[in-house]
Order: sequence, then structure tokens, then C-alpha cells
Amino acid sequence: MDPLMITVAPVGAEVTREHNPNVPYTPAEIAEECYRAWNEGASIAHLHARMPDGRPTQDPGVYREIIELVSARTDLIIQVSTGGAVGMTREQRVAPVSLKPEMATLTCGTVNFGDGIFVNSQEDMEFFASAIKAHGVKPELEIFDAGMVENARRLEKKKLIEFPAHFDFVMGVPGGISGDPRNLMHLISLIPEGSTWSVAGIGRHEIPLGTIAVVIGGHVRVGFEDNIYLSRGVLAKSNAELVAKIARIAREVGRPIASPAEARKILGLPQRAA
Ligand code: KMH
Ligand code: ZN
Repeated sequence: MDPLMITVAPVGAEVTREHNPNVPYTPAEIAEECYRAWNEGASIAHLHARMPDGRPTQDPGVYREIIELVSARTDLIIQVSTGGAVGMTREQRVAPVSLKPEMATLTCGTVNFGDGIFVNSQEDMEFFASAIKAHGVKPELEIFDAGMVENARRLEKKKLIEFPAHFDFVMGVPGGISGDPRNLMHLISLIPEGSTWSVAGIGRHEIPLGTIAVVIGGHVRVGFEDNIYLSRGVLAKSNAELVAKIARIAREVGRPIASPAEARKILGLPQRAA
């Protein structure tokens, strides 16, 4: 079994300080959260950017600032979001890919997203996949429901992505696939041979689904983007607490934790120059 890759998703596009006062907004705050998460065992940083007042932005200038600060202090694999926030145009959403980060997300279909709709038409997916490919970036295929794996297969047939690939199962978004463990098993059964996968359980599903992934050889995403609680009713003080919790569970069951260098090897990414 490969060592466990832990992705930290420190801020997302939806959660605010009204939900948890410890949500980072500025590049310095986001970078500090990434640094703490790295110290606890995170190997990948799934990044979104915010305006100083907390509004989500896909401005590449803000992403650049975050990436420079994170990369100066850690060797975390940088993964930018092309999901952005519901309602953004695809031109806005794709903008950070121009920075040529190591990874970028590629959502493989449209899904109801709470009260909104997270739109990813076939044309949109091809637009994002083409940009990600053109910039030499590795996609993480975001799967919010089972049919999205079939959409990924269509993209592969069109040679816009390659298999095996790295998938992230986002489970428990209202409107998407639920956090029932049987759904996780089903999603795993659908992905192409040799692919890797992580699970991002939303809210109370984060740690239980992550624990299953730890035990059966998947990988895990944690962080304020998906969940703000350390345990029932207890707000996490930092993303690092969530990383530390899943790392502790991994240690307890004997699953080694991947360093960023080991994660690069698992994902087939070139190693970062020292
Ligand atoms: N904020 C969500 C609408 C991604 O990062 O690629 C989409 C999202 C997915 O967060
Ligand atoms: Zn995201």
C-alpha cells in the first residue's frame, strides 16, 4: 500500500469566518495554514483564493502570492482550483492554471451544490481539460457523483486527459453523492485500473470516510473547505488540527504518511528541485 497522501483544503470558496473565525482569507493567512498543515503531515495543498473581505476570487495575482508564500516555507504540492465558486465564468475559473502549478482540479460534470448549481457542461470540461493539458499541469479529477466517472472516460477518449489518473471523490455535498460508505466503494469500483483516489468527505463525513480511505489504501483530503469541526460541536482552531487528526488515525492503524516527495512519486510528478 502506498503511503497516505493528505491534502489540505484550507479555505475553499464557500466557508466564511461566520462559520468558523479561524478560516484564513489573506495570502499570508492561507500560507500560514498550509505551513501548519504541512508540519502535521499534509503533502498537497488544494488552494482557493479570497479577497481581503473573504469573497472568493480566481485572480491569478492573488493565487501567485499564496503559492510563493507556501512554496517558500514548504515543499507542498500545489493544486489550484478551477472550480472557483458557483456562478463564476469559466474564464475566471481557469485563470490560475496559467501559473503552471503542479496540479489543478478538473470537475467532471454538473452537480446541484446546496442551493446553487455547479455548472460543468461537456464544453466546459473540455475547456478546462485543454487548458490544464496545454500548461503541462496534472489534473485531479473531482467526482461529485457516480456519472462523473463516465464523463472522465469521455475526456480520456478525446485525449484531453490521460489514464490512469488521480481522482478525488467529494462526498456529502447537498445535491451530490452522499457520504454513505457504500457509495465510496461503488466509486472506487468505477475508476480505471491503476488510478489513485482520495476522498473529501463533507462536514461530519470527513473523518469517517477519510478513515476508510486510510485503511483500504486510498488518500484523504481534509480542511475548512469541506469541514470546520474537529469533533461534534467543536470548531477546529486550524486546518492543521484536522490534518493531525487523520494523520494520528493513520499512525494508529499502521499506514505511513507520504511526504510531499513521496506524494510526487505516487502521482508521477517531477520532484521539486532542492
Ligand atoms: N467551490 C465549489 C463550487 C474545486 O475546487 O475544483 C467547487 C470546488 C471544486 O471547490
Ligand atoms: Zn475546492
